[in-house]
Amino acid sequence: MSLDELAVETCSWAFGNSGTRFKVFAQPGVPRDPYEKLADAAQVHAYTGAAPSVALHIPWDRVDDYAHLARYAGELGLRIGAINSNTFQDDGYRLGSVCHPDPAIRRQAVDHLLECVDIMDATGSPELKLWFADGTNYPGQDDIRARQDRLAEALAEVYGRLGEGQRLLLEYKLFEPSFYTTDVPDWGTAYAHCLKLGPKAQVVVDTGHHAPGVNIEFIVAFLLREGRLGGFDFNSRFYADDDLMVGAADPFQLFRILAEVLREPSGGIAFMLDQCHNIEPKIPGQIRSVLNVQEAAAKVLRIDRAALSAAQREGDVLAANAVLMDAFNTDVRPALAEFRAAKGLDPDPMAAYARSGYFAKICAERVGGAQAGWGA
Ligand code: PSV
Ligand code: MN
Repeated sequence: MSLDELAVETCSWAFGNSGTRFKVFAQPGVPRDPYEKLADAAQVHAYTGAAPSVALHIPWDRVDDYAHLARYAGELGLRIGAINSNTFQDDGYRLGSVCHPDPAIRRQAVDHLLECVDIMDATGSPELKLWFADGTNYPGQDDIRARQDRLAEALAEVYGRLGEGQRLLLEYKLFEPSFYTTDVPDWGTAYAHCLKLGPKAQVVVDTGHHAPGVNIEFIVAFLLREGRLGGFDFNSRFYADDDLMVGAADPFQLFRILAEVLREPSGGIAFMLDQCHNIEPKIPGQIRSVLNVQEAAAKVLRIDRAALSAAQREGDVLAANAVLMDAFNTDVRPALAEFRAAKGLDPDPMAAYARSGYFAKICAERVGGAQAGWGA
């Protein structure tokens, strides 16, 4: 794969206000509707040339006419990426959604997921991304096995509704908001459900959703080998699911993960930024994130695979490690600047955006109305 083919999907919620459960800090110029979010996402693509699609989150991005929204995306040079479902913000979901003990709540949750597939049809989105907040907080609270049965039943119904060229991506997360059991806590659980469902079901790996010390590149290698790596939610974490900018906390981990992913043509793997920008400005936060992925990918593409294989075959541990480290330690920034210039882009996307005056424009224009925010 070449750098030209690397596409990183931005997420609509990155452009709205966000924060922690302690405080959401509002920022000026923040979008008030999905159309304004797309306009901001188009800026990220305009300056990086590498962010051509935008993930939506339903209901945060609900509109009356999804085909119209998709056409607007097209006018901006974008397309609609994964549709992220939300089965965690209704009052009914206190004890779960698709795994809830009450069949009426499960019905509500599945209906929402089916609505998301309708939105895929209307927008041309190829992926339904499912993450469930389901789980329990106390031993004995619910039947762990029965919850798996309910999950399987819900997934099967949604899977059956998928059309040609549509995929279901199942995301796992170790904990939160549940703290005792989580119904899809790890890649093994997600993989087992996907296997039962069929080939259109694949696993999403979100960098932030693991216990400290988990070797994510191993998970990626395993799922790729099985043809079940459907997508990646990029972000960084220092402790838990922090959703900070990808490559900020541990650029070496990002490099190691991409070293596995980019071994073969990465077609079919959705690279998405799943991040919120709580204290940093949003559009530059997304631009920087795309650049971080590009930089790590450029290093990975410098791995001398032939030398690596030879060292591995010979059992030369130090030589093999040196091949990887040589690539990681290469300063690819000058080459990336040339790469951008050759594509007619500014070699320094961060500076070009800062100079553009777009931020001042949206601050002046987006006055009144309700700012979009995580959870709204
Ligand atoms: C859950 O933590 C998650 O990572 C899922 O990808 C959601 O779609 C996203 O965050 C926003 O809630
Ligand atoms: Mn995610």
